[in-house]
Amino acid sequence: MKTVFSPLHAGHAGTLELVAGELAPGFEKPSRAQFIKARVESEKLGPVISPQDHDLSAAKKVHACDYIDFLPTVWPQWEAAGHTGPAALPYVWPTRGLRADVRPRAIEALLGFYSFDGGAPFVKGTWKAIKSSCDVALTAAGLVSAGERAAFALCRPPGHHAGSAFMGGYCYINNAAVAAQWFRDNGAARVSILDIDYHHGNGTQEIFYSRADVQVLNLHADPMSEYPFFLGHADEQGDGTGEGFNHNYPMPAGTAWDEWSAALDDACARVAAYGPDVVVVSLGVDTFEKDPISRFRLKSSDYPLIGERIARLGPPVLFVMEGGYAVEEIGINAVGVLTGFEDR
Ligand code: OKP
Ligand code: ZN
Repeated sequence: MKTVFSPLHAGHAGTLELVAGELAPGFEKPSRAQFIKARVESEKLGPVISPQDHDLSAAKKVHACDYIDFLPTVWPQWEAAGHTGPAALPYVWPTRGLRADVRPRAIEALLGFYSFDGGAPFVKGTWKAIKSSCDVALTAAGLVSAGERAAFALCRPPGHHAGSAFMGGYCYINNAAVAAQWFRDNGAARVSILDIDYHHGNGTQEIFYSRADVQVLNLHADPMSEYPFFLGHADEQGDGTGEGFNHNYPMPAGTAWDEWSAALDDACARVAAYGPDVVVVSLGVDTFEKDPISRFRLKSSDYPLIGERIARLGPPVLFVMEGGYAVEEIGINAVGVLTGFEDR
C-alpha cells in the first residue's frame, strides 16, 4: 500500500499543553510521524509519496468557511498583537451564559471562539502543517478512488477532535471527515468512518451527526472518565435523518484485546450491514498498553489482527493517522495494522 506523507508536519513543533496544572511540552510532536514513516520504510509497506496541493474547498465542505479562513491568520495575528509566548493558546471560551453569537476581534478571544479546549496550540509552522495534513488525506483518498485497495494517509497533526467550527485535542482540520466528504463528492454513495483511536472522535461525530450518507462508528475510552469528556456516550446515535448512523462504543480503563475486539467485531458488523462504497479508518494507536496518556491494554501483536478484521469487510479502505504517543512503538503498531490488512 502507498503512504502519503509531507515533511511540512515538522514545522508544527515546540508546542505546549497543560498537564496536571503545568505547562509542558506537547505530546503531539514531530517524532511521532518520523517513527511511523521509518517503520513504513523498514517494513517495505510500499512507496512513500508526497501530497498534491489542494485548495481549501474540500475542507470547507465539512468545516465552516470562516473557521478555515481563520486558521492561517492565527500566527500572524498572534505576532501582530505583540504576544511573545512560544505558542498561541486560548484561555477563555464562550461557554454557557456567555455570547457565542458575536465574533470578537482580539486574537486570544478568537482562539477560544474557535476551540473547545486549550489543546490545539499554534506556532509559526502550524498552519502549513495543518494544510499539508489535509492534503495528505485528500491525496490518499484520490489513490483509493482511483482503484487502490487501500492507502495510508500519514497525517500530522491529527483531525478527529476538530468539528465543523472548532479545533481542540491536537486537531485543527478533520482530515478523515474531509476525505469522507471528498469520497461522497466523487462517486461514493455511502461512506463509513471507523474511529479506533483511544479518544472519542467528537469532531467527526458532530460533523456527520445529522447525516445518513456517512456512518460513524467510534471505539474509545468512556468519556465519563476520559478526554474529551463531553461527548462519546453510547446513547448518541444520530439525529434526524442521521438517526441510527452514529454508534459509540465507550469502554473502561484497562480494556484489553478480548473486550476491545468484541466491540470492533460489532462495529464491523454494522459497517457490513450499511454497505459502504469505502471505509475511512481513523487510525489511532493510543490504545497501546504503554501509551503515555491512555489506559487501554492493547499489545503490539494485536494491531495486525485489527488490520486483518478491517480487510475482511471488503470495501477499499483509507487509513488516516490520528493519535498514538508511545513514540518508540507507534510505528510498529500503526504499520502493524497496515501489514495485517495487506496480509489478509
Ligand atoms: C488526541 B487524539 C491535557 C490532556 C489533554 C488531549 C488528548 C488529545 C488526544 N494535557 N489531552 O485523540 O489522540
Ligand atoms: Zn487519541
